[in-house]
Amino acid sequence: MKGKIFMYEEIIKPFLSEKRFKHSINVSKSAEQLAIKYGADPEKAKIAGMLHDIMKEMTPEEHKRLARELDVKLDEFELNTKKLLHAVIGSKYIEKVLGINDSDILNAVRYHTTGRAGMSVLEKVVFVADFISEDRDFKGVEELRKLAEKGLDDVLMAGLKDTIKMLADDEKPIHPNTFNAYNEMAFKVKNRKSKNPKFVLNKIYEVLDKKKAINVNTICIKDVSTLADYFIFAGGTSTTHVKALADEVKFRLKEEGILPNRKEDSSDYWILLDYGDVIVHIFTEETRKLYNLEGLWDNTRKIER
Ligand code: DGI
Ligand code: FE
Ligand code: FE
Repeated sequence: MKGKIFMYEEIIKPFLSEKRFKHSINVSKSAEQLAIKYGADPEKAKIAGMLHDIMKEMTPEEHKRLARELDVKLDEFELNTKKLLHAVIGSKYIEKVLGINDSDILNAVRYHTTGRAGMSVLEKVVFVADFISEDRDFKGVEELRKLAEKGLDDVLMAGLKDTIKMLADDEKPIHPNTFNAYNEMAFKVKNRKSKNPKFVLNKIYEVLDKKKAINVNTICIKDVSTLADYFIFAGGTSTTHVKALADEVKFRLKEEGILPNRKEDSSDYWILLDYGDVIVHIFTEETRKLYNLEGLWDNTRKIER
């Protein structure tokens, strides 16, 4: 296998400038490391990384010729977007000329620029390795490298987001595969966040603190109630303050893709927001004292944050 990667290194050399050649070696290395970390085949990752940009430096004429000779089917976008051709043609080239028949490697090369929905771990690994390889020095690359330590989907999402932002800023067309990959991740991230009560709790604290809520208390009722895991109680100085607190909580959580469960049953004096595992009560201090909800619960249930 060692010999094989050396062979591929020799194969790409004549196609590439010194800089692009080094990039390919770096991507191969990062892809191998990511594959080990995230459970893709490291040998396949090395090969896909080495070969991913093999067709990057062909002229548009050469791309056209190769597309014809290799019978590459290009979609509308690919036909009109120079930057996308090298991935599609590269994948066909390594299949038909180099005889690589592993579909995971072929797809990792094929989708390394746009991504797509339903990417395999190997595809993600190569996509991400291309972003964070040693030779990359764009603004924010360090952030991406840190994210790559945390989670493959996290760094993939960040990469897709950057790509979409950059292309939109330049008013360039964006391939549907890029959006499909992004949307898939967006739903995943949303579900993950909203299913994590600690994430929701912390977001709510952040808002309540910023807007100067009075006495923010949380009790944990996980083991005694199926209603929720946590109740948060917070006070406002007036009905206006109560409304402002509730509006801001709703607004900030919505930004995270998290919406309250049902239309809340609320008054000017007492607003209830139901986030599933976390239920928030915001009242004026008078109302809070009057109903003394917190008093119903044993003090040991109170949680520190
Ligand atoms: O080949 P590399 O430079 O190593 O990296 P790459 O294959 O990811 O290509 C990055 C370039 O491709 C970058 O200039 C942005 C562009 N690109 C990526 N996705 C799209 C795209 N351009 C268009 N127009 N549409 C896309 O969906
Ligand atoms: Fe590329
Ligand atoms: Fe690349």
